[in-house]
Amino acid sequence: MSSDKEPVKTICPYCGVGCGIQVQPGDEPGDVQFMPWGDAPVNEGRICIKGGAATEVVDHEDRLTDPLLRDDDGEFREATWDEAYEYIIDELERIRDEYGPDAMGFFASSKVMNEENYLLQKLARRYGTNNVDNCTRMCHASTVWALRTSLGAGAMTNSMRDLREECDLFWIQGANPGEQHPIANSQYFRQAVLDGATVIQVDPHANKTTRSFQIDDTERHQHLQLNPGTDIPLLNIVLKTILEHHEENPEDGWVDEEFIAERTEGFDHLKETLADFDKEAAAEECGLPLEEIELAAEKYATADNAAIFTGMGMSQHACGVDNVQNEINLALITGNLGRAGTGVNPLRGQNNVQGTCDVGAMPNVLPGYQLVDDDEARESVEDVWGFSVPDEPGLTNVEISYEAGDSVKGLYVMGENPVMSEPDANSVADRLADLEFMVVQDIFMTETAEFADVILPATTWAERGGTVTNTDRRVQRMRGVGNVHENTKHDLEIVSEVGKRLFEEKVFDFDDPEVVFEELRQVCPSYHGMTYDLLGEEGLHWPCYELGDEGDPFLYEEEFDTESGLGHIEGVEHTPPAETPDDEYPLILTTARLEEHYNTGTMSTRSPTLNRQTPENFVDVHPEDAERYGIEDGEYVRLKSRRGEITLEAHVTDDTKEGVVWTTPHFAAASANRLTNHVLDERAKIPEYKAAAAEIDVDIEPADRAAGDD
Ligand SMILES: Nc1nc2c(c(=O)[nH]1)N[C@H]1C(S)=C(S)[C@@H](COP(=O)(O)OP(=O)(O)OC[C@H]3O[C@@H](n4cnc5c(=O)[nH]c(N)nc54)[C@H](O)[C@@H]3O)O[C@H]1N2
Ligand SMILES: Nc1nc2c(c(=O)[nH]1)N[C@H]1C(S)=C(S)[C@@H](COP(=O)(O)OP(=O)(O)OC[C@H]3O[C@@H](n4cnc5c(=O)[nH]c(N)nc54)[C@H](O)[C@@H]3O)O[C@H]1N2
Ligand code: SF4
Ligand SMILES: [Mo]
Repeated sequence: MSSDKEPVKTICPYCGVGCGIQVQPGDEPGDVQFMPWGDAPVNEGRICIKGGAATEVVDHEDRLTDPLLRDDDGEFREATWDEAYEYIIDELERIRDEYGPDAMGFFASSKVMNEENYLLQKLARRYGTNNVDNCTRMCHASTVWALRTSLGAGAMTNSMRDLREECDLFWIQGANPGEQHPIANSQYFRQAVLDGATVIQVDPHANKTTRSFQIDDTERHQHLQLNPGTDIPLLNIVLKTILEHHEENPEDGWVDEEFIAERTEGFDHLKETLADFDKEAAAEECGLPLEEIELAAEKYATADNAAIFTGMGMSQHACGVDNVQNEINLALITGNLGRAGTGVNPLRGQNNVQGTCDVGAMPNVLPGYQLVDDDEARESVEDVWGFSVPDEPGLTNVEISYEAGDSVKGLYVMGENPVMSEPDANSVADRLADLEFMVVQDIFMTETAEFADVILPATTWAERGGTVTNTDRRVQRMRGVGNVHENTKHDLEIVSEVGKRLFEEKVFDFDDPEVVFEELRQVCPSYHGMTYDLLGEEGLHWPCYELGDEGDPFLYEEEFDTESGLGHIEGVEHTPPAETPDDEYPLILTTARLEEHYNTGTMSTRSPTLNRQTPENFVDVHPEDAERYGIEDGEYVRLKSRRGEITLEAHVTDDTKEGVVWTTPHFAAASANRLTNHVLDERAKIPEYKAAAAEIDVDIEPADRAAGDD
């Protein structure tokens, strides 16, 4: 492709690492090619397989190109934008008149820009409801809850750069950065490990993170392959081991007494919780030798700077908040917070999940995490917006889906695919079918859009500009090369047009993301010191309260951002997963991701490069289990839970643990969420994707093998 057009500098649309890439436009609108961006701030030109393949789906033949309306006979037909908008406005008005504003739900998208999500949550609130949420609910909602409550901010405490430079021990629990955050892993963490840092990985499944750290000095690498859902007993063993050692050898300094005294509260509660805790019994529950866990505890406690990395294996449990609280406990009692190279670090998932939360697309908070039920905070936002906001938190996205057809009558989905991504997906599909009205705004026809009344074709990431916020709170600008398809529109334009037609013109009169960002700055304190000019090519880390603030690479140097300024320690007790194995369903099913695929697969399964290696779903089965069931490697089996069944290929491998089967959520034809359990963490409302009881059928009809789902 030769072109005299200039490439644009933008950000990779896949994961939250926030790598800079360039898009080279060609002579025709769909001609877009990836180019490295040599001095991009996060990745300095390096890229993983997804970043390099990102442009492959921009001009894919499956792109939605025109608005679609469902006809009386149930079929979709092409419509004009005007028709589509009028239909949406009529339905939004009807639903509000008939049932009140809380009968609508709004799903924002961690795949779109801050400005667009800001406008969508503003639209929901102007409509009169706080029923607005995004995929963080299924992702790090529990992490954010625990971090916010106990430390102050729902984000990584440290940044990739200070971790790379100062961290001596990487404690990676329920996260697989080798595949899900490849550039963070290869360019930052692995470099530190090559320089001598230790790695402890806590995960029931071996993966590329495990393999990427198979360094010469194996003493430095430990993989604790625990049973899914036993992270609390495991961390309680770690905590008790550290406390016991300190009691006898205070001079070793395993516990940081000064830090506990000056900067924390709740230490006694932790000690009480652990007083009668039986380490032997707990190790058995974890399925690990006690000494292995004790050795890991020693390594953590004796490292100069130890950092915890926490992912979906911790957050996606009914005890997700408690899981993360126990990691916070470990960091606080050892003084591993408020310094470079330490902390509790959730690697955020989607390219803009951090930003989508920052701009207030959640049912309980406004921009900048200001609580909707905090009168002063809410009023400060209302002053800028010029309308009032309901003062009660709304429903989460998983709750909205479960209320669909009951209290929720209508749904506006911008860039989410709940029929694939939410737990117990068969029921989700049934419920969405009961809605009176649903609009889906996406780049492809999704499993969710199949249930819509109106489908709006959005442009992709490569076609437009705006800002996104990466996992270490760096706000960066994206830049687009213009529309590939004439009749598609940017999410920003669509949402502001709906707002303008529904309400007062001026409240939604935006045609430029920078103007939206200027308003966002007024209501989001941690973004107040940022402008498009100041973001430049490097971006800025939040918090950035005033113009000229450089942002903080790590948080809480002096004090925590809690009301008392102290870090909150709180002992937690084990809650087993809601479903544990029994005679009927004797296996534990857990689900997680692959490097080359992405979430519900709408983009990655359409990308030739990404789809090449693994074009369909599979389930990892341990050799002992395979022998018991008589399963050959490569054979198709039926995987079942109390909620559904899928047919897929069995991989016999000791990557997984005996009794544990492991599969992925990426493929529609054998969708793991037909099996997962709709049970939520009480506080954060995150589903338990990481543990359900399951069974395998081996004798299946050959015809079922290709069919996938039942
Ligand atoms: N390639 C790729 N990258 C992605 C994504 C993708 O789909 N593909 N998605 C993005 C998104 S949205 C997110 S949120 C992040 C997620 O990134 P991660 O947090 O790494 O997510 P997962 O791979 O779902 O789960 C992490 C690990 O948890 C383990 N696990 C399962 N059950 C348990 C348990 O009970 N305890 C413990 N300790 N571990 C357990 C799994 O085996 C897995 O290795 O990745 C982002 N990056
Ligand atoms: N079993 C199981 N289920 C899981 C998980 C798990 O570990 N196990 N993980 C959970 C997690 S962490 C997450 S984050 C969720 C993800 O759940 P979802 O957010 O529902 O899944 P995605 O596939 O990321 O959906 C993003 C949608 O946005 C669309 N899109 C992309 N770009 C644009 C754009 O520019 N504009 C618009 N309007 N649309 C766009 C895509 O085509 C896609 O349909 O899944 C959850 N589900
Ligand atoms: S690490 Fe994440 S942001 Fe970087 S290139 Fe890969 S998918 Fe994109
Ligand atoms: Mo996620």
